[in-house]
Amino acid sequence: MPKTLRMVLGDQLSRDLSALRDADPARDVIVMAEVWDEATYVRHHTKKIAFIFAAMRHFAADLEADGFTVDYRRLDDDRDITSFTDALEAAMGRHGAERIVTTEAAEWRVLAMQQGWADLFGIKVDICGDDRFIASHADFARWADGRKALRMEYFYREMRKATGYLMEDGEPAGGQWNFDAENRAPPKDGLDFPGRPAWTVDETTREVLDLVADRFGDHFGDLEPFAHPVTRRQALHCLNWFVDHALPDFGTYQDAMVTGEALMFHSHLSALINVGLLDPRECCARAEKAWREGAVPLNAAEGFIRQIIGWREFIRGIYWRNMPDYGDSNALGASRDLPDWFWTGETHMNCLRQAITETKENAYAHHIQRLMVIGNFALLAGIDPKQVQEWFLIVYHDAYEWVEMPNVVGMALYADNGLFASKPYASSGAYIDRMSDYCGSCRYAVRKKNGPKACPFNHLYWNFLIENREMLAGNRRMGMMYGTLDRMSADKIEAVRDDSARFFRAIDEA
Ligand code: FAD
Ligand code: DLZ
Ligand code: SF4
Repeated sequence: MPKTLRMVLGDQLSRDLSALRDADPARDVIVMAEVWDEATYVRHHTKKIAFIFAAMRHFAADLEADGFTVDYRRLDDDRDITSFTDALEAAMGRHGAERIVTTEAAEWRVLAMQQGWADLFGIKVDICGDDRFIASHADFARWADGRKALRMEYFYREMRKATGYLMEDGEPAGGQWNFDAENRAPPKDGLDFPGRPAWTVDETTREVLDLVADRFGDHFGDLEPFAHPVTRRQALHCLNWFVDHALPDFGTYQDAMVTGEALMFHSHLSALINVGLLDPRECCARAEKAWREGAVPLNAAEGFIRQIIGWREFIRGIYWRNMPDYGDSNALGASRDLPDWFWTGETHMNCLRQAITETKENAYAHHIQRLMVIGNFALLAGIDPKQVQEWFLIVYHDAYEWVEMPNVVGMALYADNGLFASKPYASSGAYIDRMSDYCGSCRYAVRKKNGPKACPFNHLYWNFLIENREMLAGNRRMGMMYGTLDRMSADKIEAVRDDSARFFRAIDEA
């Protein structure tokens, strides 16, 4: 008898997925596939591929245990199947189908594929909305339409009201929407970071690791040790662990960076949320409950909830509102090639060495490393935004275009001319020195402004302002910095230009 095929993508591993909600185990077939095209459209970090394949295999096994038929294609089952469309066609050949049901892909590229299936296969295709996101496309459009400036803070307030998180009698708990001012403490000596849950590799994951080593061994990043959670049960354990052990200090030290401490008090939940093993609402509800029970301070709970119902939802709204051209944005005309050491971490700039080495090892760096070290460098050095986007999409285990692209294009590089950032996140070495312990072990001197020993961020910062004067000088929030630049002596400006030119000539050896 013809069946309904339900196609589940690698970042749709949620039992409550819209495409699975009315699934009938007796009649429907769930289709999942590890496909070459998805694993190679950029050369993803080996840990990222292993995480996705292992999570997919465990999810399929859970569905089968609950009585569903899952047509699961492993990467090497049939080498002629290289795309989602191939996999679906093969499944239709095996099972017959009167209807395909799927949840809209998170990425433009894949949604376009889904939208082609009805014509291609000549059958009914239902593409359900992805209501794992709290704001629908229509909700975001209603909020954004007609606004001159799109600012996360105002979107976030609407999301607080809509969800009711941390609201009391219609007002924000604690009388303030945002406690960010309390969340900028530099690291102090003797900070004690809690040890993390780690997972032993089971047989399913071992098979995936062997496959990834064999087929993607030449991709960036260290595959092992691999201690990632890959099941719903493990993901829930991580959420509970985070709330109990790290959330209390999450807010205060959110922007701090410490050598050898990749995770600090961060949640490390982004990859789990992005593939669907955790629901953003349950993460927020858990954090709110801990605050209401007095286990975590308000600045921590509010900071965490803001990242999820604020930044995460806002970033997704920006992506869909501006695709398909958003990735071509290059308002500052940046065109320099990515230095080779982005792939090795072998640079004398210790902050970049730390952040890139950790990225290579863990497929993870926390937000301030991504924004104020790596992103800041790419901005100041004028690296081609396309190359920066590709790098960020490759190297992080939580990277999907919908979330990577606006964070890179809009937040880190200002390549969209301030669509949602009121000014570029550009800073000199002083910021990194204040917020980290990196500078003490660096070959460059953070307090030196010029000369070969000077911290490159120091002269690159002023060089960036000089080079982008036309685009940035009119920005009111940049007025003070341009005022300082205008008071600089001609000699000082020449030294900045010379230092930066020398740096760029030898950027691969920096
Ligand atoms: P925490 O610091 O514990 O934050 C809690 C949660 O808030 C995260 O798990 C995440 O779900 C959410 N969140 C926080 N900030 C953002 C944000 N700016 N955008 C979206 N969600 C956010 N995040 C990704 O999920 N995928 C990416 O590819 C990605 N690329 C980034 C690239 C750049 C240049 C920058 C500046 C940020 C990027 N981020 C990305 C956002 C953020 O850095 C990561 O979500 C965060 O570091 C993940 O670590 P965590 O789970 O420990 O987060
Ligand atoms: C990122 C990724 C990778 C590496 N491999 C697969 C895969 O083999 N099968 C799959 O279903 N999904 C994979 N993904 C996620 C997709 O590339 C894509 O990012 C999402 O489905 C978002 O649209
Ligand atoms: Fe980075 Fe400059 Fe500090 Fe070195 S001195 S770690 S380059 S900020």
